[in-house]
Amino acid sequence: MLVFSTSSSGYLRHRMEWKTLGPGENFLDLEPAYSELERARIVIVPAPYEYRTSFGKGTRYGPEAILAASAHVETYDEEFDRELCYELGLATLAPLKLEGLYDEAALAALEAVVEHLLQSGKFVVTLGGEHTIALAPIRAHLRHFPRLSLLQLDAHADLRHTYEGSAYSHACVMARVLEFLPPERLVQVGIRAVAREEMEVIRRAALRTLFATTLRASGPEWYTTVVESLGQEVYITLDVDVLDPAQMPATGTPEPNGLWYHELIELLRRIRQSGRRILGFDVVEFAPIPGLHHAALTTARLIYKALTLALTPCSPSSSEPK
Ligand SMILES: [Mn+2]
Repeated sequence: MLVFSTSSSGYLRHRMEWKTLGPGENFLDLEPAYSELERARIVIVPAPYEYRTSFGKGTRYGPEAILAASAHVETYDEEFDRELCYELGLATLAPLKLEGLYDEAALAALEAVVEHLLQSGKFVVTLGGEHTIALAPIRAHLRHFPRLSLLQLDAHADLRHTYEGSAYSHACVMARVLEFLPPERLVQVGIRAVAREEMEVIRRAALRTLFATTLRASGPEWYTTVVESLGQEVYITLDVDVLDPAQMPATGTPEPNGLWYHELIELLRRIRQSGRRILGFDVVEFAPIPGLHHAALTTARLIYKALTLALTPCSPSSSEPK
């Protein structure tokens, strides 16, 4: 167990004790030599927060199901001939205990953890939980990388000012983000269910929102459109409902006409090829369906592939696949 005392930044107001998970429990089922927090470049932070889900429930069980499925993900990546987890080390924190913490209190608890990890030079992946929880890693990353662009992969715009009486609903998370992020730095992709109120925000703020219908109508140029809308530094908030329900049924509010897995990966590949840097990401809204193994495995695989793409530098002179 690693014990962190109060940091100089003041973000850790309490003495915190973080446990990491060992083999059999951690992401990819890694031996301690590759999953110790101190040596790992990558840290998975399970944040099973669920308080205000509105339709299908179960995101609180998401991290656990993703970790269990990840034991069956191949650690070798044939595209890059790498085994990232052994080269860089990958630690998984024990799921954060967020019971009894709601809204800003839950966000503050997670933000303190992410803040500390970023200060230690880690690449952080947060596993939700409902989308609201992504506010914490987004804020922490923006503090560390003040110029970052935010790529939101989602079926929903999440731009309602409030929803069901709360400003902290998963349906409002991007409205909260726009209270501290300049609107031109938000790029939304895959959106296909919006309220009139949200459409007004999109128009008024001239948001870079790529609707699924537009994406389908535009052919493969959409990748370029998205990549060129992003700055050089990118944080990704990935709501698994961006994927088509045929591939990703295990989410609270599945919507038809979603992205396919290979399209999502191709977008990340294009971001890498453009020389832009992916600085961190979160994966939220996965709500496991018992017995439906493919959805959990798809999510685990997506995370590992995204890590490989984010952490394999793209150098023009290299012989790596372009
Ligand atoms: Mn969302």
